[in-house]
Amino acid sequence: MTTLTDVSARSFDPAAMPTVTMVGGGQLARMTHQAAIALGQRLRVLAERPDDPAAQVSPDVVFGSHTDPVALRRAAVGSHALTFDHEHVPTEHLEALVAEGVNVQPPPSALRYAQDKLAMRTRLSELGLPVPAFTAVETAADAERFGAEHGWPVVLKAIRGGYDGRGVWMPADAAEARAIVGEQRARGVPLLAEARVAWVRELSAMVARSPFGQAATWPVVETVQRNGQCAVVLAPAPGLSEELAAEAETLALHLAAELGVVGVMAVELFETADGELLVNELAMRPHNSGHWGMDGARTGQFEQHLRAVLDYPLGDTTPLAPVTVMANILGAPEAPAMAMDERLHHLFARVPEAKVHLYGKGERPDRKIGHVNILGDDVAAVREKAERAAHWMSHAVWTDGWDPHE
Ligand code: AIR
Repeated sequence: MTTLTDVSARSFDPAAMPTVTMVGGGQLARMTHQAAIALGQRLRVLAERPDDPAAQVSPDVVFGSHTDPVALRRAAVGSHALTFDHEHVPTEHLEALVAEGVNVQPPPSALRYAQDKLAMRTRLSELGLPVPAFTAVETAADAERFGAEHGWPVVLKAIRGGYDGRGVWMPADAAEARAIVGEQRARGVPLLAEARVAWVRELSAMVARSPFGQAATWPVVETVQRNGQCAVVLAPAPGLSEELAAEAETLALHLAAELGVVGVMAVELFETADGELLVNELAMRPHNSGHWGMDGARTGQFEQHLRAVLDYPLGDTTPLAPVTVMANILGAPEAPAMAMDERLHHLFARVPEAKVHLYGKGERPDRKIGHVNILGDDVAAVREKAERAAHWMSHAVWTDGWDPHE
């Protein structure tokens, strides 16, 4: 007699396909899970809470903290690779996992350059790659000296742990710098100082690299920041010269190889008025500046990350339209009375071409709760539409005054 279990075991054996563990249960893990489904893989997540974006959708959740070695080990056991949705896992725990035979990708030896902003800047300078002037800040006097040398304001950054504008300060003078350094050092937060760069815009060069050494870039994009975090991404970066685009992609490829990155990496860049590129930050995980590729490239970053960490051949990254604009849905100051579901109905009625990705997150001011991708030909028109759609989703207000009930 054939039983149901026999049939399913014969038709598809999920145990023969890889399980990837992702540390962190946020939107990046949620969207990686979406890509894992298509590849026949399982994405196990180490999440803090059942309502974390990825824990809501994965049947394979280990609950615990990314700072707890026991939870990390539980999440790692039996998986083919362990990777990350954020960079906050203590390096020593990852080294312990590697010593136990866990396939940690990117390896801690590479990841440390995305975790430790001082180590990153030091290594990049050694490699001769362009970074803004910087120094370690042990005492307020270090910051004061740096400000006197490079001019105020300077940028103070927490060496570890900050993201989306958190852990960044811009003291206007020595007195402000003293206060910030005093406060942060009292909290045990090591700092660095960086010269403020007169940049004209921010770019991001995304690259994926596999253990085999295969690497692929996407077109360089422009990222538009508001309140210290990414709000809009224009792909490709409008008007970027071929030389600068090639320079940015080459830099990303070179860096990925030099640091031994496995998986995707975003290289956040400043473009200066005199046409120079400076590296601002590195992220060794799927990144907001790559969300456009979910709909706008033949292979998006989430699938590419899985291919890379499992050492599959990488996918074709060719864009599917001349322009893709990604606009983040950022929580409004006050969540609108209209339910998210109703907002989505109205959005689809008005902008049927909008590709919407919602993260299942609570609406808090400025929190990334989803994004909208729109493809097209004309960057200004596509951008207006994407931003209008995203604003509608977070505020239930059309920026062009349109009233759905009229
Ligand atoms: N994230 C990680 N580093 C930067 C970002 N944006 C993503 C990860 C993480 C989530 O944001 O997916 O889990 C945390 O979002 P929040 O809104 O809860 O702080």
